[in-house]
Amino acid sequence: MSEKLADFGLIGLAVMGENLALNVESRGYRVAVFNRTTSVVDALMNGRAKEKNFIGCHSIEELVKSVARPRKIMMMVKAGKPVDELIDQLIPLLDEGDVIIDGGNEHYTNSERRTQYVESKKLLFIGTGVSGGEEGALKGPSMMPGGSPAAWPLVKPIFQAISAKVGPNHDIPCCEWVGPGGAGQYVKMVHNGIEYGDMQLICEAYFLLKAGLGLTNDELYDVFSEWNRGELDSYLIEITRDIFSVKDPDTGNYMVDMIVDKAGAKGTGKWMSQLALDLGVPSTLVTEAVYARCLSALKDARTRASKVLSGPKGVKLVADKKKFVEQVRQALYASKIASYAQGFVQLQAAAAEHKWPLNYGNIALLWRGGCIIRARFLERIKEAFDANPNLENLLLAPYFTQAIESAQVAWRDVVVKAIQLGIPVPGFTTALTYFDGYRTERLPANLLQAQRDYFGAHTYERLDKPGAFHTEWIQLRRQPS
Ligand code: NBP
Repeated sequence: MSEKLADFGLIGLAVMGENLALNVESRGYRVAVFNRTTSVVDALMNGRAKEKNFIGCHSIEELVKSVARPRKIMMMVKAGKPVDELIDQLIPLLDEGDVIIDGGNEHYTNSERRTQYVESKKLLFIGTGVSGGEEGALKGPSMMPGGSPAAWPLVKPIFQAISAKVGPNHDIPCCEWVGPGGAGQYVKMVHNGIEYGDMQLICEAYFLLKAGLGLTNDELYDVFSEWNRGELDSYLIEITRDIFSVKDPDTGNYMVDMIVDKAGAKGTGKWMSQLALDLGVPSTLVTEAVYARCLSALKDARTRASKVLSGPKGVKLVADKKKFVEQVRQALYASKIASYAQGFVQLQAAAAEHKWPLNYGNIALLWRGGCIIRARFLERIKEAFDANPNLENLLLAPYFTQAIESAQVAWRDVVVKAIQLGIPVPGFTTALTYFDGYRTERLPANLLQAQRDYFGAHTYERLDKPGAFHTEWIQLRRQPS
């Protein structure tokens, strides 16, 4: 082993870990690496890490001995049990004040539990969201660290050096301390849930333009190129544009047309949706996006149903092509704003429940670069929360109120047309319904409360006086003649 100790240790050299290790080294740090299957360590040392500032280790003991104190040792392994096992292997080998970092996609409750457990051993823990896939890991991910606050100053220089950078001088890191316990992983989960919503909305726009308007892939490429130059400018719009240009080398057909319409999922969208229900906040975009994937996965059932059930007959989209494309763009933008509004409302509710001092402007900044939902309009979200850190809902920020106002007519038109045509647009529809529900002072829940009180004596509140009331509905009702 070389005499000089490493600044950082990394366990787990699959796509994410290997790229992250190379990223850390490229910023001038010495990195010790270990992987359970040690041939992977050798392959890295003899390959991409050759003649670089690495220490290849064949055991966890060797890795721990190779890192300077206070040690910063990051795990990039399969989430769940492997992380707990590794923590238990590391604890007896570490010294007081050392930091264990988990960079995997974990349910935030695991990070809460691990923070407490690791701190009880006089060590520090960080559970950090890492977004941007393998390319982000190598070139600059978005990072969302939470856990033991005392660990942050120790890892901050390295994390901010490796993260994506934004701003006019490309010097603002997309990595900032999120909060204690599981706060970092919660924010990463909401990032992923918003990503579900963004992807679903883009797919609905695609479906409307393809099935409704009959655009070709070449035309779709042009539309998405145009959209990417305006307020929708984002990584997901950009890659969608690119997808429309790719042809299958075997058949010469467009690749997108050769792919089975059955979506997979790894579960972070479902987590966000479940937690929204627990908190009682309406994160309907992510929920519809998860359901849309579930429905897509029922491919065989849909194929059978398509032979039996039919939609509206003889309804054709009569529209000025250019105008309809612009209307769909506006509907997509407005729905996206509603989706982000919901995501931040959920974060606010979770922060209140867990007493996390979240900085929403900073969170928007973390997502501004490096990650999958990176987009120009996150700058506007940051500005909105910087101007009013207690902003109740993004829809109430003047910029977004105005943006929705100008998109509203097109948004409604697109949803109506989709329904008339029988093209499913659950994301657009739920976003509009959320907007309409949120802006309505008096909803029909008065009747709902009456029904609950009628059959279950659940009581209700009155408009004219405080308290809980019950009515003997059966006695007072009009008696059937
Ligand atoms: P994987 O999630 O595929 O995990 C593979 C790594 O885990 C290998 O290094 C493997 O070692 C190691 N490992 C396993 Br499996 N069980 C282990 C155990 N019991 N003890 C020690 N090591 C164990 O790798 P990945 O795709 O690079 O992702 C790593 C983490 O980053 C995951 O939590 C993932 O959710 C998260 N993440 C991934 C992405 C992405 O785009 N892939 C993006 C953001 C976050 P072996 O070589 O010996 O099998």
